[in-house]
Amino acid sequence: SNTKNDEVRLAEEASKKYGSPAPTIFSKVIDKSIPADIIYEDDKCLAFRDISPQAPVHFLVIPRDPIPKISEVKDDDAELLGHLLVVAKNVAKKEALHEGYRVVINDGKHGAQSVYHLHIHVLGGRQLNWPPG
Ligand code: D5M
Repeated sequence: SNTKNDEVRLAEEASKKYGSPAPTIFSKVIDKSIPADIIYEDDKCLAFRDISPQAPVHFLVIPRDPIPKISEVKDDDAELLGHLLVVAKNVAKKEALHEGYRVVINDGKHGAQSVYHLHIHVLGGRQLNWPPG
């Protein structure tokens, strides 16, 4: 109904899809109740600098939808996930990562995920090694 605003409707849809994931610190980045160095945002996602940078350039791309982790993504999130990657590429270009960069998604315990709101790491500005630890 039109008594429900868009935010409420989005939250309801997300909770139908993913249960009611515990809000994380990234919800506060999205609603701007804590400061973050946001370098890009649109109706679907935000990019902001990682608070604990592991390279000269280290930013995160997150969906506004509170999807907890890549292993819980649904088939109908394909377009959103593609969008997040295109945004990662566009912001990397804006950050002048012309010699390359790394795109990482950590999942769950073995993936060393610490914040359970899906995020894409983009790291660059120095030579990175492989394999990761
Ligand atoms: O990585 C979670 C990442 O999120 C980690 O690199 C720190 C970063 N982080 C945590 N809190 C903040 C805030 N408030 N602003 C910016 N960056 C933040 P993971 O893949 O879950 O291990």
